[in-house]
Amino acid sequence: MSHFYRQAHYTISATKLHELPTDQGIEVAFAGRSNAGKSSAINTITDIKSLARTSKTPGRTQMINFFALDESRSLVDLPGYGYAKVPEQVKLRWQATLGKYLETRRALRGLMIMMDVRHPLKDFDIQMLEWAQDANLPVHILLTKSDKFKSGAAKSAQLQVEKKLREQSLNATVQLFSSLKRTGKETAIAKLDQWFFPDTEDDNDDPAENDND
Ligand SMILES: Nc1nc2c(ncn2[C@@H]2O[C@H](COP(=O)(O)OP(=O)(O)OP(=O)(O)O)[C@@H](O)[C@H]2O)c(=O)[nH]1
Ligand SMILES: [Mg+2]
Repeated sequence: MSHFYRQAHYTISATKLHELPTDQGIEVAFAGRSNAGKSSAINTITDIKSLARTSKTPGRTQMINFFALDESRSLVDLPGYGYAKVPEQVKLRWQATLGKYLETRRALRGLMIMMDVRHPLKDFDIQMLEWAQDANLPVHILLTKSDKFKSGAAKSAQLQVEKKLREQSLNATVQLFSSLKRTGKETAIAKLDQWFFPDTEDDNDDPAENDND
């Protein structure tokens, strides 16, 4: 349903949890280390070039930005974690906010975690995975910038990540993704569809479509 994501439009930004819009409908958040390619992935998935601001300077996204897809569904672009130049105090405060958001936000139905394919599963990525697991929140990992590797090396990086997740009993699905080459987009959208349209069957036996009288 890739056309659905083209409807995305910016609605609101928040810096603190109490500024978030009403906790209703369905949202899927995009998280990851600073510079991992979160905003780029949102732009690739929605096919809207400058929907979410991207930057060569890590730490570009400093607010929680909401992009509505329809009246009850939104994509949420989260500020990156782990940016070295942010003072420790600010980093810790943001990490606590993130943890609380994952734990308490009822509208949140899925978490996309972006990790640079060259540097996956850093400490705070693991922390995010653990929080999500504690909150029963499903996670899908996009190994971003896969264009930086030849396809064999990218695939083996993916297998490595899957192996480490198994070893640590962390549940998440994993795929390669490149905003530059626009690869992996359909797989990412299929996962978003599962979260945004949980009642829709894949096998197309919706009676409304069997229009035979
Ligand atoms: N080669 C390559 N570069 C990418 C890709 N995706 C993003 N980038 C680059 O990586 C940098 C960071 O991308 P962003 O999308 O702004 O990353 P972010 O995770 O939103 O960063 P913050 O908001 O700062 O946390 C930019 O220079 C992008 O052009 C990709 O698929 N391939
Ligand atoms: Mg960003």
